[in-house]
Amino acid sequence: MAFELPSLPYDLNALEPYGMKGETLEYHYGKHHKAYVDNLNKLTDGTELADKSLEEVVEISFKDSSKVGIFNNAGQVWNHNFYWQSLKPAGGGEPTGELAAQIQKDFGSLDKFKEEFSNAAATQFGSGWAWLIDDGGVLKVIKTPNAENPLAHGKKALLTLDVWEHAYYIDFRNARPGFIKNFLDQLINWDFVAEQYAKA
Ligand code: MN3
Repeated sequence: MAFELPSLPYDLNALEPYGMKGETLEYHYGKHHKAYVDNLNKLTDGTELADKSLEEVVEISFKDSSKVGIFNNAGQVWNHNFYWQSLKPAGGGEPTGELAAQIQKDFGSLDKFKEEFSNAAATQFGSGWAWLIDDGGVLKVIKTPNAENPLAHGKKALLTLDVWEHAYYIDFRNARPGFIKNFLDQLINWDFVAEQYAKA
């Protein structure tokens, strides 16, 4: 099969001390994310998309209304691949170096960035994602519904947070704001954000 479920960059239980139970990852990664990969393989098997990269499938299917089912699964696979890397055990803290300076420049302060990101994550109605993106050299916070992502719009993603209920229901029940605050305080992987920022 062309598309694979990547390994998690940490153990299933590694985020437990930081507010995300192994049970959350067991379901969110092991069942939800895996189902998107399985569906994408079913939908592209034997088609010209089966040999494309995941990024290419996202871009091609987003522009073709006859491929919305493929986009919904390809987008979700890409988003979740990106999401797991946006987290790490004992994350949080502050960015450093050029990334920190760029956040200061574009948002005014790290706290202002956090406020804007939290607001986007809290106000995405229903299912979707909050993102930090690099839009031609300017950092911006955006939110997207369902499987949509910056890649589909030709933008560079730096960070994402999944705000679907399945992302937080086991840990925070219906309290999305608590989940968002915990992400920023204890889980956000600034090293990963800096790596994305440094990419051309
Ligand atoms: Mn999800």
